[in-house]
Amino acid sequence: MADTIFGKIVRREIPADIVYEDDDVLAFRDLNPQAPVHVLFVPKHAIATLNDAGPADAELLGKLLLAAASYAKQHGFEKDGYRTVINCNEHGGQTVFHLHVHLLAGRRMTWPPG
Ligand code: DGP
Repeated sequence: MADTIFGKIVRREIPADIVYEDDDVLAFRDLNPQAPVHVLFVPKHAIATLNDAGPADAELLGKLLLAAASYAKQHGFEKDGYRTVINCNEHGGQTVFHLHVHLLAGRRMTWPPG
């Protein structure tokens, strides 16, 4: 797959406000936050879109979601709640083609999303 801005962040070639890291996942604040807390959880091993994930990626996808939930709990959003989002391709609103989970918290979300 083509390299993206998130690949550059994972390789520390460009700066980001990194808030969490483990062997498989990097998380950093979104440059254009849509909520008081807006963090992106990306796999270090890039997958372009959710369409490109296969059975071999099942554990990695779980790790992304669990890392987002853990971050939300650690920062006090467990009870009030929060939203996780994976945008896929044009109609999904995906702009960076390195799969990522958005974690949005700190305000009441609306439904349906725009
Ligand atoms: P999506 O639309 O789901 O592909 O989300 C991409 C998000 O990435 C969007 O909310 C803005 C954010 N973003 C784009 N470029 C950068 C960047 O260089 N740094 C950071 N921290 N976030 C970025």
